[in-house]
Amino acid sequence: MNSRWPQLGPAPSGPAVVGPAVVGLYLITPDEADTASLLARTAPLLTAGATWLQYRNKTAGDALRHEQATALQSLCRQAGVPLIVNDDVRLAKAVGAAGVHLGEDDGDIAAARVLLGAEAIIGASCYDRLDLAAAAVAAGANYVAFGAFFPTRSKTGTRQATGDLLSQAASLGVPRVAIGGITPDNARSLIDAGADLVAVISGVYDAADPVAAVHAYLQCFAR
Ligand code: TZP
Ligand code: MG
Repeated sequence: MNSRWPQLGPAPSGPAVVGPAVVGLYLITPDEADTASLLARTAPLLTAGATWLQYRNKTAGDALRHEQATALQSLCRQAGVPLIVNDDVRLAKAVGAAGVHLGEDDGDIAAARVLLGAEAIIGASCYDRLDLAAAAVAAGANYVAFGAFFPTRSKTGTRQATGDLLSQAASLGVPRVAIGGITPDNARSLIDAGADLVAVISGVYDAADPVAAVHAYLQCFAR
Protein backbone atom coordinates (compact mmCIF):
# COMPACT_ATOMS: atom_id res chain seq x y z
CA MET A 1 0.00 0.00 0.00
CA ASN A 2 1.25 3.38 -0.93
CA SER A 3 1.47 5.33 2.30
CA ARG A 4 2.34 8.78 0.98
CA TRP A 5 -0.23 8.91 -1.76
CA PRO A 6 -2.70 6.26 -0.58
CA GLN A 7 -5.35 7.31 -3.05
CA LEU A 8 -3.13 6.35 -5.97
CA GLY A 9 -3.50 2.70 -5.47
CA PRO A 10 -1.51 0.15 -7.30
CA ALA A 11 1.22 -1.94 -5.87
CA PRO A 12 4.47 -1.09 -7.69
CA SER A 13 4.27 -4.06 -10.00
CA GLY A 14 0.92 -5.61 -9.36
CA PRO A 15 -2.76 -5.00 -9.77
CA ALA A 16 -4.43 -1.93 -8.34
CA VAL A 17 -5.41 -2.37 -4.72
CA VAL A 18 -7.25 0.91 -4.22
CA GLY A 19 -9.60 2.57 -6.68
CA PRO A 20 -8.73 5.85 -8.32
CA ALA A 21 -9.68 8.77 -6.12
CA VAL A 22 -7.44 11.61 -7.24
CA VAL A 23 -9.44 14.17 -9.16
CA GLY A 24 -8.98 17.69 -10.36
CA LEU A 25 -6.63 19.88 -12.33
CA TYR A 26 -3.22 18.56 -13.30
CA LEU A 27 -1.42 21.77 -14.12
CA ILE A 28 1.58 21.65 -16.47
CA THR A 29 4.10 24.44 -16.78
CA PRO A 30 4.69 26.20 -20.11
CA ASP A 31 8.15 26.66 -21.65
CA GLU A 32 9.19 29.65 -19.55
CA ALA A 33 12.85 30.68 -19.55
CA ASP A 34 12.58 33.15 -16.68
CA THR A 35 12.54 31.19 -13.42
CA ALA A 36 11.30 34.10 -11.32
CA SER A 37 8.42 34.59 -13.71
CA LEU A 38 7.65 30.87 -13.72
CA LEU A 39 7.41 30.89 -9.94
CA ALA A 40 5.37 34.08 -9.79
CA ARG A 41 2.92 32.74 -12.38
CA THR A 42 2.65 29.32 -10.75
CA ALA A 43 2.39 30.09 -7.03
CA PRO A 44 -1.16 31.51 -7.13
CA LEU A 45 -2.32 28.58 -9.25
CA LEU A 46 -1.28 26.12 -6.56
CA THR A 47 -3.11 28.14 -3.96
CA ALA A 48 -6.13 28.25 -6.24
CA GLY A 49 -6.44 24.49 -6.08
CA ALA A 50 -4.33 22.67 -8.66
CA THR A 51 -4.16 19.02 -7.63
CA TRP A 52 -0.77 18.20 -9.13
CA LEU A 53 1.89 20.28 -10.87
CA GLN A 54 4.03 18.92 -13.67
CA TYR A 55 7.28 20.65 -14.50
CA ARG A 56 7.63 20.55 -18.28
CA ASN A 57 10.05 22.70 -20.24
CA LYS A 58 10.98 21.49 -23.69
CA THR A 59 13.28 24.40 -24.51
CA ALA A 60 15.46 24.70 -21.41
CA GLY A 61 18.90 23.17 -21.09
CA ASP A 62 19.97 20.94 -18.24
CA ALA A 63 21.12 23.71 -15.91
CA LEU A 64 17.94 25.74 -16.27
CA ARG A 65 15.78 22.66 -15.91
CA HIS A 66 17.56 21.79 -12.68
CA GLU A 67 17.18 25.35 -11.39
CA GLN A 68 13.49 25.48 -12.24
CA ALA A 69 12.66 22.03 -10.92
CA THR A 70 14.43 22.82 -7.66
CA ALA A 71 12.53 26.09 -7.27
CA LEU A 72 9.19 24.49 -8.13
CA GLN A 73 9.80 21.64 -5.71
CA SER A 74 10.24 24.18 -2.93
CA LEU A 75 7.07 25.99 -4.00
CA CYS A 76 5.10 22.77 -4.21
CA ARG A 77 6.27 21.56 -0.84
CA GLN A 78 5.06 24.80 0.73
CA ALA A 79 1.73 24.52 -1.06
CA GLY A 80 1.28 20.81 -0.35
CA VAL A 81 1.01 20.05 -4.06
CA PRO A 82 2.90 17.07 -5.50
CA LEU A 83 5.46 18.02 -8.16
CA ILE A 84 5.87 15.62 -11.05
CA VAL A 85 8.81 16.11 -13.42
CA ASN A 86 8.26 15.48 -17.11
CA ASP A 87 10.60 13.28 -19.14
CA ASP A 88 13.50 12.95 -16.72
CA VAL A 89 13.57 10.49 -13.84
CA ARG A 90 17.05 11.57 -12.77
CA LEU A 91 15.94 15.18 -12.45
CA ALA A 92 12.92 14.06 -10.45
CA LYS A 93 15.19 12.15 -8.12
CA ALA A 94 17.72 14.98 -7.86
CA VAL A 95 15.19 17.57 -6.72
CA GLY A 96 13.16 15.26 -4.51
CA ALA A 97 10.02 15.55 -6.62
CA ALA A 98 6.96 13.46 -5.85
CA GLY A 99 7.18 11.71 -9.17
CA VAL A 100 7.90 11.59 -12.85
CA HIS A 101 5.90 11.53 -16.06
CA LEU A 102 7.30 9.36 -18.83
CA GLY A 103 6.46 9.16 -22.50
CA GLU A 104 7.25 6.18 -24.68
CA ASP A 105 10.78 7.45 -25.39
CA ASP A 106 11.59 8.61 -21.86
CA GLY A 107 12.79 5.40 -20.33
CA ASP A 108 11.54 2.40 -18.52
CA ILE A 109 8.76 2.67 -15.96
CA ALA A 110 9.98 -0.25 -13.89
CA ALA A 111 13.45 1.31 -13.73
CA ALA A 112 11.92 4.61 -12.65
CA ARG A 113 10.04 2.81 -9.91
CA VAL A 114 13.28 1.26 -8.67
CA LEU A 115 15.05 4.64 -8.70
CA LEU A 116 12.24 6.71 -7.15
CA GLY A 117 10.79 4.15 -4.78
CA ALA A 118 7.42 2.69 -3.96
CA GLU A 119 5.86 5.99 -2.89
CA ALA A 120 6.61 7.94 -6.05
CA ILE A 121 3.90 9.02 -8.44
CA ILE A 122 4.84 7.59 -11.82
CA GLY A 123 2.69 8.43 -14.81
CA ALA A 124 2.81 7.30 -18.40
CA SER A 125 1.80 8.94 -21.64
CA CYS A 126 -0.40 6.46 -23.45
CA TYR A 127 -1.51 8.69 -26.35
CA ASP A 128 -4.41 6.91 -28.06
CA ARG A 129 -3.59 3.39 -26.89
CA LEU A 130 -5.16 1.29 -24.18
CA ASP A 131 -2.51 -1.42 -24.59
CA LEU A 132 0.22 1.05 -23.64
CA ALA A 133 -1.75 1.98 -20.55
CA ALA A 134 -2.17 -1.64 -19.48
CA ALA A 135 1.54 -2.27 -19.97
CA ALA A 136 2.43 0.88 -18.03
CA VAL A 137 0.32 -0.15 -15.06
CA ALA A 138 1.76 -3.65 -15.16
CA ALA A 139 5.23 -2.08 -15.07
CA GLY A 140 4.37 0.01 -12.01
CA ALA A 141 2.77 3.23 -13.24
CA ASN A 142 0.19 4.68 -10.93
CA TYR A 143 -1.60 6.90 -13.40
CA VAL A 144 -2.09 6.86 -17.15
CA ALA A 145 -2.51 9.82 -19.50
CA PHE A 146 -4.31 9.88 -22.84
CA GLY A 147 -4.36 12.60 -25.47
CA ALA A 148 -4.49 14.80 -27.31
CA PHE A 149 -8.26 15.06 -27.18
CA PHE A 150 -8.55 18.46 -28.81
CA PRO A 151 -6.30 20.59 -31.03
CA THR A 152 -3.40 22.07 -29.12
CA ARG A 153 -0.65 24.54 -29.85
CA SER A 154 1.46 23.34 -26.94
CA LYS A 155 2.72 20.15 -28.60
CA THR A 156 3.27 19.02 -32.16
CA GLY A 157 2.74 15.54 -33.54
CA THR A 158 -0.02 14.58 -31.14
CA ARG A 159 -2.23 11.55 -31.69
CA GLN A 160 -5.99 11.84 -31.53
CA ALA A 161 -7.52 10.26 -28.43
CA THR A 162 -11.21 9.60 -27.96
CA GLY A 163 -13.41 9.48 -24.91
CA ASP A 164 -14.01 5.74 -25.12
CA LEU A 165 -10.37 5.19 -24.15
CA LEU A 166 -11.07 6.89 -20.85
CA SER A 167 -14.01 4.68 -20.06
CA GLN A 168 -12.19 1.52 -21.17
CA ALA A 169 -9.20 2.41 -18.99
CA ALA A 170 -11.36 2.33 -15.86
CA SER A 171 -10.54 -1.35 -15.55
CA LEU A 172 -6.88 -0.50 -14.96
CA GLY A 173 -7.75 0.86 -11.54
CA VAL A 174 -5.49 3.92 -11.61
CA PRO A 175 -6.31 7.58 -12.18
CA ARG A 176 -6.91 8.49 -15.82
CA VAL A 177 -5.53 11.80 -17.07
CA ALA A 178 -6.84 13.55 -20.17
CA ILE A 179 -4.67 16.07 -21.99
CA GLY A 180 -4.61 18.23 -25.07
CA GLY A 181 -6.53 21.39 -25.84
CA ILE A 182 -8.72 21.08 -22.77
CA THR A 183 -10.68 24.17 -21.82
CA PRO A 184 -13.26 24.83 -19.12
CA ASP A 185 -15.84 24.48 -21.90
CA ASN A 186 -14.84 21.01 -23.08
CA ALA A 187 -13.44 19.47 -19.88
CA ARG A 188 -16.80 18.22 -18.69
CA SER A 189 -17.18 15.88 -21.64
CA LEU A 190 -13.90 14.18 -20.72
CA ILE A 191 -14.76 13.99 -17.03
CA ASP A 192 -18.07 12.41 -17.97
CA ALA A 193 -16.14 9.89 -20.10
CA GLY A 194 -14.02 8.94 -17.10
CA ALA A 195 -11.15 11.39 -16.76
CA ASP A 196 -10.08 11.75 -13.15
CA LEU A 197 -7.74 14.63 -13.88
CA VAL A 198 -7.54 17.10 -16.74
CA ALA A 199 -4.00 18.16 -17.63
CA VAL A 200 -3.69 21.69 -18.90
CA ILE A 201 -1.04 24.16 -20.00
CA SER A 202 -2.41 26.97 -22.14
CA GLY A 203 -5.95 26.95 -20.81
CA VAL A 204 -4.57 28.19 -17.51
CA TYR A 205 -1.26 29.90 -18.20
CA ASP A 206 -2.51 31.77 -21.27
CA ALA A 207 -5.83 32.74 -19.73
CA ALA A 208 -6.56 36.40 -19.10
CA ASP A 209 -7.14 35.47 -15.46
CA PRO A 210 -5.25 32.22 -14.70
CA VAL A 211 -6.58 31.88 -11.15
CA ALA A 212 -10.14 32.20 -12.41
CA ALA A 213 -9.31 29.59 -15.03
CA VAL A 214 -8.17 27.15 -12.33
CA HIS A 215 -11.46 27.70 -10.55
CA ALA A 216 -13.37 27.16 -13.79
CA TYR A 217 -11.67 23.80 -14.41
CA LEU A 218 -12.32 22.70 -10.84
CA GLN A 219 -15.96 23.67 -11.22
CA CYS A 220 -16.20 21.11 -14.04
CA PHE A 221 -15.73 18.37 -11.44
CA ALA A 222 -18.64 19.54 -9.32
CA ARG A 223 -21.62 17.25 -9.60
N1 TZP B 1 0.62 16.02 -24.57
C1 TZP B 1 -0.43 15.87 -25.35
S1 TZP B 1 -1.18 17.32 -25.73
C2 TZP B 1 -0.07 18.19 -24.79
C3 TZP B 1 0.84 17.33 -24.22
C4 TZP B 1 1.97 17.70 -23.36
C5 TZP B 1 -0.11 19.66 -24.65
C6 TZP B 1 -1.20 20.12 -23.72
O1 TZP B 1 -1.19 21.53 -23.64
P1 TZP B 1 -2.51 22.39 -23.76
O2 TZP B 1 -2.00 23.81 -23.92
O3 TZP B 1 -3.27 22.22 -22.49
O4 TZP B 1 -3.27 21.94 -24.96
MG1 MG C 1 8.22 12.95 -22.54
